[in-house]
Amino acid sequence: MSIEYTPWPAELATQYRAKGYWQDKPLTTILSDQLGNNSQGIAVADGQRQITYAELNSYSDNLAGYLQVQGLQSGDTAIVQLPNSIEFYITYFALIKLGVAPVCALFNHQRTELQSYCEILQPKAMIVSSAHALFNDEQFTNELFNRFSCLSKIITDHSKGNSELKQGYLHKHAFCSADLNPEDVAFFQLSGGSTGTPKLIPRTHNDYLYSVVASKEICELNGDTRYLCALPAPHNFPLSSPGALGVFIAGGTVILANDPSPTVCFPLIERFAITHTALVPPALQLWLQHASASDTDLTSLQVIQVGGAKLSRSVAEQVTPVLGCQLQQVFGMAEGLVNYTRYDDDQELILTTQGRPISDLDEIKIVDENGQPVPQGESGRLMTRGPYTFRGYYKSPTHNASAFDEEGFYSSGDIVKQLPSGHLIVEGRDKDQINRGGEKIAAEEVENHLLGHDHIQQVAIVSMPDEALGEKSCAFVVADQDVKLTTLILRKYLRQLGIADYKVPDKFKFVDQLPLTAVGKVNKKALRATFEQ
Ligand code: OOB
Repeated sequence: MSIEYTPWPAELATQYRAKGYWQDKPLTTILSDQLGNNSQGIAVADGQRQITYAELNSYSDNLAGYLQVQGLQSGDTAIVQLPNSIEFYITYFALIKLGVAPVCALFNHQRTELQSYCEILQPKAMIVSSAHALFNDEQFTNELFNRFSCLSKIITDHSKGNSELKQGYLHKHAFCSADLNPEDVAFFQLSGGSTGTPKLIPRTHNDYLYSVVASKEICELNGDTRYLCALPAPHNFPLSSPGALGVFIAGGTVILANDPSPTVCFPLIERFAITHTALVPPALQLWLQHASASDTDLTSLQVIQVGGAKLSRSVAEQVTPVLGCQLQQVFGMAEGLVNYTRYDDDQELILTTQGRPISDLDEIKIVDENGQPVPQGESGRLMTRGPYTFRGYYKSPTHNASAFDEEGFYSSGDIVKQLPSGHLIVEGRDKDQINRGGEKIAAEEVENHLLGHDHIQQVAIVSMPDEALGEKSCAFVVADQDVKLTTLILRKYLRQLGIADYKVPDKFKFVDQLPLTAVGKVNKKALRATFEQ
């Protein structure tokens, strides 16, 4: 049984195939293509260990075989939560080989995020790490087994010593390869989200492979590429833009870092002669500050990609003088569309735009509030469809009805303008989301958690400007009059519920009432305006 998703209309699919963009090959060809000449090339290194392409292939085969014995089969789903580690890619490929579609949670996700992924996906298995506090003991896994009868297996990787995951991939387990249909869902990406519950994005073999192959070409990766993956490995940017998968297609090496701080990354750059990396703007700022005082040799760096949130021109200008490498701006989304500045673009475009789409078949419409196209060069809402932009969130018919227009264009919620060259400039946002230095927070999701508190009547979460992160989050709270709620109490409340740390509001403001718009909705614009002096 295939996993359900909203397919592309047949005439567009025909076009994507005719151009050779959809190759009707499964994502597993990324690995199998390296097994000829490059099987002894190093695929992934993490500072302590490294594995070759042959090992990545045989380890993921072993794990697939092991999971098969546990009863997993094509059409099933799974949840993976692993830190940036060799095991992440072994697990990713093992599941893809099996035809089991995983959602890969971020390592900083907590109880409520994992539970809601379980609710939507009804996974048969989870592969997690005891390095995460939730999986330190068996309490949470027992809770999950009790609550989700679909779950038959939770495999925990223990960072030290022998773990079931390591047993699974290090030992030979016969794997009876699955018949993969490239039109099927290969895995799910996580949406940054703007709604009360997290949304999952089905990505098919065909669409994802095309986005990675084309990205690898644009970014000119080759067998000598040594890519530092310092952002969370499952995120679309370091996975596919061109990310680790692009590096594997090129036959290069991915070097993993636990976080993007210069203290962690600079020594790795020197030791592995890193050529490419991907950063969010706040991390880039730290690199720039640190570089002048550091005597680490960074001369191997060729390209730093920056994306996930808006990069200011003043910071962009410092990249080449301070870090001695080329800047590439990347504006992408887990839902599909990715834009890159090209290496041979004018300097002005590289410094001031967020790039242009990967594909000549990416269609862009920029529209006003009524869905009507704005005149060329003016700003409006970004709508897009194309060979690697999804057609619907998983099992979300109501939300899909408003997230897409009648022509199947996806509304990204970004306010952009487009130059005649096709380059996009991101000018703002029209979605109920906070972009905290690249980490996305769906305001409604956190508001709903807070509304669950006995003494909160109303709450609205909005962004406030922040020097380092670009934006932070502020919760305006209307509480019962007779109780004294404090920031501390509410932080503790959210942490006890178990939500990712970055979603806990940076600031709480206790107010008597929330401003309303003419139609009686909370006026978030007015709340945001309180931060402007
Ligand atoms: C990337 O993906 P997501 O899904 O975490 O977030 C997508 C949203 C975009 O809709 C936009 O609001 C914002 O993040 N964004 C940017 C940006 N890149 C992403 N806003 C301004 N400037 C940029 N350069 O963030 C993502 C996925 C693939 C590649 C790169 C980033």
